[in-house]
Amino acid sequence: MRLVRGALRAWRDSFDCGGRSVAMWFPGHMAKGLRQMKGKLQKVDCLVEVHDARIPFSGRNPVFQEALGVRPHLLLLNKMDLADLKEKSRILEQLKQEGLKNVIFTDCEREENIKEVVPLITELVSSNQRYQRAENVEYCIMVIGVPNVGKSSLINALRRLHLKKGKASQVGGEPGITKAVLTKIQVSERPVMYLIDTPGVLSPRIGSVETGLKLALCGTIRDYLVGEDVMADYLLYNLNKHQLFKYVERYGLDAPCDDIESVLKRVALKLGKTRKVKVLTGTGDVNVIAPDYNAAGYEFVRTFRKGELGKVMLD
Ligand SMILES: Nc1nc2c(ncn2[C@@H]2O[C@H](COP(=O)(O)OP(=O)(O)OP(=O)(O)O)[C@@H](O)[C@H]2O)c(=O)[nH]1
Ligand SMILES: [Mg+2]
Repeated sequence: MRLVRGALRAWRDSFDCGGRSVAMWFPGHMAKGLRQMKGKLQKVDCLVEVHDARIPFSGRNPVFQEALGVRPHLLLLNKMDLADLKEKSRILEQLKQEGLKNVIFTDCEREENIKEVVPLITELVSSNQRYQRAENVEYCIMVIGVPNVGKSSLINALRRLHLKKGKASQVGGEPGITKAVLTKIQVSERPVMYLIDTPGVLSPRIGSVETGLKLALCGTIRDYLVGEDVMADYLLYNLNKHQLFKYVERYGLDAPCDDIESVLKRVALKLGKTRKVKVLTGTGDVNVIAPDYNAAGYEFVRTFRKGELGKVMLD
């Protein structure tokens, strides 16, 4: 019998979090942001929640539902360009069972499905019994979500699309760019619609270490809260589980491998992330080249976040 290379390999089918815990991250600007959001709520017709399409079920903040939940609610699963959406209908069905009927997958960078947003909001608001709206009234929408999922990018994409206008809200690759509830920003002329950008707010308690790891891989919580080493290992576990083996060729490995230390060693050598280390021997000091595992782990995760190791579904 011919054995296919790699077919005999056993991938981990669950991830051992090894008794770790996730450090809490609920900085002052999040608590303050949530207070400011509640303060503005009275004028808000609809909530648009933005979340990462790679984790449609994990890490959404339950506090939003409790604190802000009375308005019509649209969920945008953004960064669809980075997500494996083969099982899109299962995801939509499961979300529906959780009470979320209005869901759109979006890509704010390439404006994928962005044109569906304003018409759906308009429909949701006008069909809502709460509002006895006169014609030609302005729409005021609050954009909410955990950090770094693309809330500010959504506002900029809508302005580009409908108003041909430039950036109004600052965007950045790290969580915590928007720090205060901003004034309303116009995104559409017909109907006249304003969006309020808000700071990303995490749940004060992250449910499990694995949820923390997913959030961290997607860049929504700071890396140090879970640790780069375990993030890199969790990434490797996911890549193998989903048979995403682009990393093998990229880093010059012979075959897929489930051992993070061996993989990071290759990453370090390939990218020159090495350090000179002095070793004391019986005959004197010698300098040896040692892989910088931390730097390699960081590179591995960063490459994944750019989508260069393949599209994933972490839930
Ligand atoms: N690949 C990809 N990247 C995106 C998309 N939308 C936004 N980004 C990037 O994600 C990062 C975060 O975007 P922001 O718009 O600043 O996110 P935010 O939710 O406002 O973040 P905070 O203000 O920190 O809460 C930026 O680097 C964006 O360029 C998308 O659809 N696809
Ligand atoms: Mg922002």
